[in-house]
Amino acid sequence: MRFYLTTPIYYPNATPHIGHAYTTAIGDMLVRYHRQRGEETFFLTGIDEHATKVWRAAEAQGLTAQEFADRISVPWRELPGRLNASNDFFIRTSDEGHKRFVRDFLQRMYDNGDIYRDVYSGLYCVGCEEFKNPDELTPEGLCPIHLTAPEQIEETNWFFRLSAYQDRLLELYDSRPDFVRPDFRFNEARSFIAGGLRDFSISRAGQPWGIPLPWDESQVAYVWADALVNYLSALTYAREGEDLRPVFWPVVHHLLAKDILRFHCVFWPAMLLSAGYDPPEQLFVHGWLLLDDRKISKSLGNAVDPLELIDVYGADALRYWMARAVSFGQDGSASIEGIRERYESELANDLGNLLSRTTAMIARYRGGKLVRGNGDPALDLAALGADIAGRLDRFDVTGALDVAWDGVRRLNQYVTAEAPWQLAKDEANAARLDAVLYNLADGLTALAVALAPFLPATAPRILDALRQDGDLSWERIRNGVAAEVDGIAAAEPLFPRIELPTAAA
Ligand code: ME8
Repeated sequence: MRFYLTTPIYYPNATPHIGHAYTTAIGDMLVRYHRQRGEETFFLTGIDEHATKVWRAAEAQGLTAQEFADRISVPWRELPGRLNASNDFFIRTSDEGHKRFVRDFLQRMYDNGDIYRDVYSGLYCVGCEEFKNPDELTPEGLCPIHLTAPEQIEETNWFFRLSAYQDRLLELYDSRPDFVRPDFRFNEARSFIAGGLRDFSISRAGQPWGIPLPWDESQVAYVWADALVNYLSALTYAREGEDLRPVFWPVVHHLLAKDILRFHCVFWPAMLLSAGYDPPEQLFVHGWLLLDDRKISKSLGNAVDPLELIDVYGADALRYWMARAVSFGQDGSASIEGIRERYESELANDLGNLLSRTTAMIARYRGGKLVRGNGDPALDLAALGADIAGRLDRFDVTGALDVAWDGVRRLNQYVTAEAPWQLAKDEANAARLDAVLYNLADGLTALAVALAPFLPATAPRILDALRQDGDLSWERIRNGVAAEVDGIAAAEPLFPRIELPTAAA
């Protein structure tokens, strides 16, 4: 079994905001889960440098586009690691390996007779890096996403015969009902195709920043015709001397937000067919994380720096909030203050205190020794693991974490109901006390494995505090997984109190 997951490659015209961190963090949860299932995984993220807006941002600072991209790539490259994301490669579209591959890819489309020269006259939104039809604008003539007026351009450039792919795309959609998820996004993409496809320009004249077309070096590839190809190009040079295409193509899952659905669900599969490649296995289109009901973006003035939040709360708390604050897949409004609330009441209280109490009681009542008791388990852990797995297989990240957290809460109810501190008062209850303490440690061990995709730094700390094996294999989510051990001491708080006010406030 193999699982290759991509995030969009982000525009580095400014530093990352939490919207970008969102897709990368959630993607990492999915990849970690598949890795825990023993699958061979590859996780790709990176930046999309050849955008007009990057070129303009460089000009505004008096830098060449490449100098600007090199500088701004630093915080972008830092982001996945700071989020505890386990990407296998970080692609920059200015990488030589990418540029070479894009030229070859576009040449294949050209050789296939799918590219022709024409005049483009119309509107272009630099925020979207997209040609716009007048009927896509607000009544005032603005881009509905960026609320800015698109620019009028007229250029002779190269067009891709997308219209010729309408039937093949419809066949693809009709033969693979889970090609795009969730369903309503599938329907949106399919009806766009069924409504008739217009050819689109794949090159830009008059912009020196980009990848020159192999058959016409006076033009550069349109930023989307360059960027989408990253999902394939990376496989050819991410590991030196290896071509990973036979391993990971087409078992690829693309993760993206709804604003770039057409490029991914319509243009990209057609480009692949034209160049002689299989379309991806699946695309998952999520909604927008809204702050105060608005999309997060620098131009709207509500960008929040994810690195600052990580400095205050740690990556696991930020990941936890992202997975839980809004239902993954849907649009949802969240407030940054929610991180603090969830940190205190859920991470520190529900989970952190459960571990502290469990380890403290084992240390105090049993001298740190965990003995296997034979009482009824507190939870059916294998069923819990299967439920979480089923949800993660369907990209229901929020539902999966809800189920795992329900397990945490049920263990808390179990402690309250069993009251081990009462049992400890009477030696006659010794066997019962052993069983309860074991069930708590056992439940926490299995839950640590189940929570590892979401809380990758915290899970090993739980296992370590309980002196359990650090193996995160998914099948360890079952009753009786905890080994009999000695030397358990009262654990340090997993999520210590934070005295600082929120950095984002
Ligand atoms: O579109 N909520 O780059 P981009 C959820 N370079 N996700 C969000 C978000 C939000 N508020 N804001 C950003 C591009 N994202 C192109 C992609 S791919 C070949 C080229 C995430 O910098 C989400 O994944 O505008 C969205 O699709 C992506 O960032 C857009 O990043």
